[in-house]
Amino acid sequence: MSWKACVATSAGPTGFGPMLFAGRVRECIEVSRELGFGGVEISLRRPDELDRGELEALLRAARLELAALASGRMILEEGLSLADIDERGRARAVARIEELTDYGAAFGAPVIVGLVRGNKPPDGDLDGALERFVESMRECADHAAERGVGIVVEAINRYETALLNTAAQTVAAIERIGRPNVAVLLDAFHMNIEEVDVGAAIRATGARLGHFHLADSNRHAAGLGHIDFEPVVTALADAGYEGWLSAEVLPLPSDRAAAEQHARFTTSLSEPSRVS
Ligand code: LER
Ligand code: MN
Repeated sequence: MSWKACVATSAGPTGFGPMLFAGRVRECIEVSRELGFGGVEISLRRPDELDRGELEALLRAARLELAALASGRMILEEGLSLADIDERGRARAVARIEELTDYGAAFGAPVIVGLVRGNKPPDGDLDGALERFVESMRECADHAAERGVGIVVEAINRYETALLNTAAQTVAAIERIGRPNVAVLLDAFHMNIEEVDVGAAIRATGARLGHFHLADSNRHAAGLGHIDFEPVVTALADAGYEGWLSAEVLPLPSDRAAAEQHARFTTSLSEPSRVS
């Protein structure tokens, strides 16, 4: 198994809870280096929030990669949505994702499309919203392809969005988008709510799985809740997944303790007993 471990942080302070060292990227990189992670996932609302040259220097010094750039804060904090019923709003969301893509491309990192996909529209027409999302994604994916990077679309539980809750819905959406540089992001926390069989859903996603958020049932670091990770890990191996196991988790009992638990858990995966 050749998974790489990282934690998810935020370039700026945020009301979005499951981030470690939010607004403290420098500290997050330092702790990640110390704990032996391979990279860091960063939630970026806009490119000027974090100087790219400075990030390059910090990552180079710590010998870490940029695992992915998350985009959820642009809807949570600015209301930008890829399924916006207002054409100018939709265009603004596409343009911002493209700006993040340009930023990520310097590191070879994909952009994560999570909540920025949008939610139930004012006219209640979910099919219409999905159609606008698919159109937006084609524009974003073509822009990303020109820069040699990808985009990953996350399945998110029903209490956060009405669009794309399960792995199967997300796979169907990326097939409809029809661009080879668009993959699926699965998050164990959301899967624990939405999937009938988490292992089967991972296996069915198969080669379309591009990124994985590792969090437990309570959104603490894996091992601190009640998800049975043995079938999850087995399914990731069966799916041939070789990407990141990124801890998008609450900073509980503290940022550092959560990061240490993620390090312990991911290290245990390469040991004979596998899951601790
Ligand atoms: C983001 O990765 C996520 O999991 C959602 O809960 C919010 O964007
Ligand atoms: Mn997630």
